Amino acid sequence: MRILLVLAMLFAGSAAAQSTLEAVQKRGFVQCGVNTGLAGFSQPDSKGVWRGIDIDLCRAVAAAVFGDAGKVRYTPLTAQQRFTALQSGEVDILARNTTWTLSRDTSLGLNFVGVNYYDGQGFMVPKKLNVKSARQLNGATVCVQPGTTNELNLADYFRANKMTFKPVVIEKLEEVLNAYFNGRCDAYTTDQSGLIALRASRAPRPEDHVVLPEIISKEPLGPAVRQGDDRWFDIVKWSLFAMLEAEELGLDSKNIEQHAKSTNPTIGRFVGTVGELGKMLGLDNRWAYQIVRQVGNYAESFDANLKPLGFERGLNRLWNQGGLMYAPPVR
Ligand SMILES: N[C@@H](CCC(=O)N[C@@H](CS)C(=O)NCC(=O)O)C(=O)O
Repeated sequence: MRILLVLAMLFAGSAAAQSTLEAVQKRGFVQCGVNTGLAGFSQPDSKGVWRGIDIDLCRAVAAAVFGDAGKVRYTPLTAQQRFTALQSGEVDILARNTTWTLSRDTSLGLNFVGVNYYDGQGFMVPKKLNVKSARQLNGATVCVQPGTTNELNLADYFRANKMTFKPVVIEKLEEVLNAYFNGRCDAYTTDQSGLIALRASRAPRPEDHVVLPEIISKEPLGPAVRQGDDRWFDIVKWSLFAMLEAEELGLDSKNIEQHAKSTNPTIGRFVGTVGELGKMLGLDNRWAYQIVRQVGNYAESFDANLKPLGFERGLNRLWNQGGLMYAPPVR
């Protein structure tokens, strides 16, 4: 009995000592699991600097925790590696165009903090096939990556439409793209964002490929953390919300310094001159100010990373502009 009690106390003690925030603070940087290279979401630029909206989420958390968006290191992960990396503690956050689904949220020991890009799955085909609709893909060979929602959606779509297909399942992005671009598959399927980004950044001739109009699934993409650490869950969740709230309040990286002197109480709370919101998260009260100053608001991140690739805001507009992006009150 006593041994059990001691063990229980040890366990509780070590769990407390290993809170993610404390571990991150002690280490001096956030370890972020990201895509191996998806333009607009997470990809090193020509100087080796990681860029993308998932990267910005990681940087936002570092800005909130350390007051320094640069205190992040990145672990590139394939679709199949990503959940194990989070479960094992290899990364503190998974920010890798990952779809929030019930089964992932419950059975993988992780929690999604929200959505940083609302997406849906589609198909890309070579223009020369003259295919205009996914309904014409009966009997097609389709390239897809394993460990993705895309695999199951693909099977569901063909079954629902009483069509057959031959999957070509390849884990590495580089290799699945080679297979598609070399004509081993009639179509490539993944999230629309992936199709747009990969056509723009990886196709030998982007104009030779068309993205078909059908969207066959809901793919709300968002960051996830391990289950069981509510403090860290809150920090990552509110870092994402802070970027959305800043856009709604008209605060951006260029004007926030000016607004920091504002007498408007909503802005005062946001920048940390009024109240103790940062403290409630276990952070400095200027946490959100630092996010916006160093990383920017959601629109700035979208415009810098996704717009140049031809993305429209669409569903990812703010709620008061016809979109789904909504942050609960920062108060
Ligand atoms: N959102 C889907 C798909 C995510 C996914 O892995 N997509 C592919 C195609 S865009 C990808 O990012 N591959 C990059 C890689 O494997 O590094 C999911 O969560 O399962």
